[in-house]
Amino acid sequence: MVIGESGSGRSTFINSFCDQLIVPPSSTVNHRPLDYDPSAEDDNSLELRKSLVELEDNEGVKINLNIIDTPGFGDTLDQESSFTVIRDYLKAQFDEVLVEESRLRRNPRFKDTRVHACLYFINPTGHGLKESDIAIIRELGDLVNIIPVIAKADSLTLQELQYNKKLILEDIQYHKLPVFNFLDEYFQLDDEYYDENDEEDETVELNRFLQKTQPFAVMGSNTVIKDESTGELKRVRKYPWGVVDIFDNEVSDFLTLKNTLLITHLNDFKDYTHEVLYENYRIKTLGEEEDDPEFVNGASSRVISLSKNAGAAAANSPILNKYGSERFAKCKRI
Ligand SMILES: Nc1nc2c(ncn2[C@@H]2O[C@H](COP(=O)(O)OP(=O)(O)OP(=O)(O)O)[C@@H](O)[C@H]2O)c(=O)[nH]1
Ligand SMILES: [Mg+2]
Repeated sequence: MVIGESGSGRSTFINSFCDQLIVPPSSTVNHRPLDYDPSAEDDNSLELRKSLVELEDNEGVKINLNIIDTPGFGDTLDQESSFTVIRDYLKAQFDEVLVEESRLRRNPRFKDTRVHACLYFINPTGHGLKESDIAIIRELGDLVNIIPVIAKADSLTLQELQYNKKLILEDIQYHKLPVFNFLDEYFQLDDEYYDENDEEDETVELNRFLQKTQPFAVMGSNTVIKDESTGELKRVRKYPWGVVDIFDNEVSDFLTLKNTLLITHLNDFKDYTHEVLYENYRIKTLGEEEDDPEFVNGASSRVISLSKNAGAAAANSPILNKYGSERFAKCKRI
């Protein structure tokens, strides 16, 4: 899931990530007629746009990825409503697993739709976090792994970027925000974590590096050019004074983030979601139900009705239906 204010570069990032046009960029700046009346639209409240992509790496290993874009996030004055839509969606996915787990006979075709990672786009203001950033991270951190990302990193000089990262990290620490922690105790409980063998040392080192790199600084682009000298195709941002390769590790953490999400930490995100976030949610939800007089014979009536509601909401969303279809992307850049 990618969350960020309107125009923060979410769609361009998603397209760059998949190396394909998955979501139309700049939905807020699309070509509207001159007599367009914004008040005639329902409202500019948040939508959840889902796209399923299949990425294939150089070795032919395929990953099915569900990407959820969040156009309209934070557009309304009432930020709470955006939080609630996202929270309800995340909870609904947990509820579906909860219901499935309590079934006598399991559905072999059950699809786990829990969100395993949420990239939270922070605008490159040169300051730390805004009140609204703090509020949303607080609001969602117990339901999803939040990975803070500085969007449009090219708007800052390298020095400013480092300073911006420092301020954001300080805010995260000061407010004790629940962002994903690569050095979390949970990962260290793993028996093999501290084994004396090289591979484990490497994992520890990588985790330290990633923790230090956070928030990941990224940029996105829909422009691909051919590098004249090498003949390679490059995704770049063009400026009057030259071009910047958005995957250049010197100026962006894009590739680091991509590899973390798809290769090195894919299972960590899934495990942490299931064993820590979902487990806490499960205990809390079932605990509440036992205190609930309507809770009969251990049957989780509230959970079932919750997930039914959520399912209906999803089915009625034209956007979800439209973008829920399968799209294939070959991603050779990993
Ligand atoms: N400088 C800079 N501009 C960017 C970057 N990524 C996207 N943009 C530009 O920012 C504008 C918005 O980008 P989108 O990807 O459409 O942003 P979005 O968050 O999806 O916007 P909405 O869907 O309209 O809320 C476009 O003009 C992009 O070209 C980036 O990394 N750096
Ligand atoms: Mg967009």
